[in-house]
Amino acid sequence: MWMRGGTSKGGYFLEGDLPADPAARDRLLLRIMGSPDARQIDGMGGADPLTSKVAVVSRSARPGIDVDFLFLQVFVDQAIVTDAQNCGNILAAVAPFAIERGLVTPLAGETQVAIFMVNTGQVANATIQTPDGRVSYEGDARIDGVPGSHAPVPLEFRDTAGSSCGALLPTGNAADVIEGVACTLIDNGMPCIVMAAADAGITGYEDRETLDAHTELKARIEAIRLKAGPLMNLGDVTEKSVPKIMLVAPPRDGGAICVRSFIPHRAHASIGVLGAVTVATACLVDGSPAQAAATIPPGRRKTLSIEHPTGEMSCLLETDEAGEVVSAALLRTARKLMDGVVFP
Ligand code: NQM
Repeated sequence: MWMRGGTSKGGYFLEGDLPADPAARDRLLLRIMGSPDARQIDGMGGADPLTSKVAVVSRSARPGIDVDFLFLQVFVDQAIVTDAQNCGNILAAVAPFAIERGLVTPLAGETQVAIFMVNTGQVANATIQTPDGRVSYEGDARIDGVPGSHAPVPLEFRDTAGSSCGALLPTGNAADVIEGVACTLIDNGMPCIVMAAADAGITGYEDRETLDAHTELKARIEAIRLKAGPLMNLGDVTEKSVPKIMLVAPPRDGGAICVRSFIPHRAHASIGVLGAVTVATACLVDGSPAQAAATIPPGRRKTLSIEHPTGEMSCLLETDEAGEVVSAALLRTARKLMDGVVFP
């Protein structure tokens, strides 16, 4: 099934329909997407990392969990399929897909689905509109980066700190200086390098096309990323899609912070879900370049509006007495686009 999840889209597969051997599975997925090729002309991919994504879903054997979800990023112009990251946007359509395929029995009204994110071993909860016991994709919810309105898909995450790096701040520091730039190396669901846009030589308010054309900037942040990878317990990240780069600037539209992200070699058209959760969390870290740029609302439960190139994404963060983030909630939407047979 081809689905849009949040501001991304991709192929959703039942685990049992794909080869069990990961190498054979990855070869098949490269073929299905048409990679490696900058245009993905011979496959289903949309010539953009945001449309070259795969969800592998199965019924879960874990207590209290409905389905297991493995996310795979299929690189566009390299023969790489990686499971080294989560994807909160693709996650948004996992529960509708699971209901459509009969893995989860819908209730009348709404259906809550507990999803185990296999990539990092954490749980997300999604609430799906199921009037008359069927998935409804229609509704009034709007998210920036997607035209029109759709049924709301609220997502909730708990305990995502250190998902891939072992700790929220894998170096133990609020900021580390890499290649002369102060960076917060942080993982609250997505490994990220957060730095002031001004320190990277941009304003932080550029559009995606300008950022993607900025080869000097891209070389500079890639040099930082390659050094940060081992410091973040990620090893050599040359062929990995993490860590992501988050270039932050003061908000301009009443939000908490303004972000331009690289994922990691292309600029994001908006921002990733767990990327947004992680950069929002960085805003609460004393001494982080994100905190220096941010306007932070008071209270233990706070909504941080993350401004991005095509609007904003609101993250509802809940903190404990010590100010640590314990949960994050966001609104996404999803849509079923096509159900059929793909010819590899
Ligand atoms: O951070 C793109 C996306 C993402 C990831 C990427 C995402 C997340 O927007 O949870 O959603 O960073 O590769 O699909």
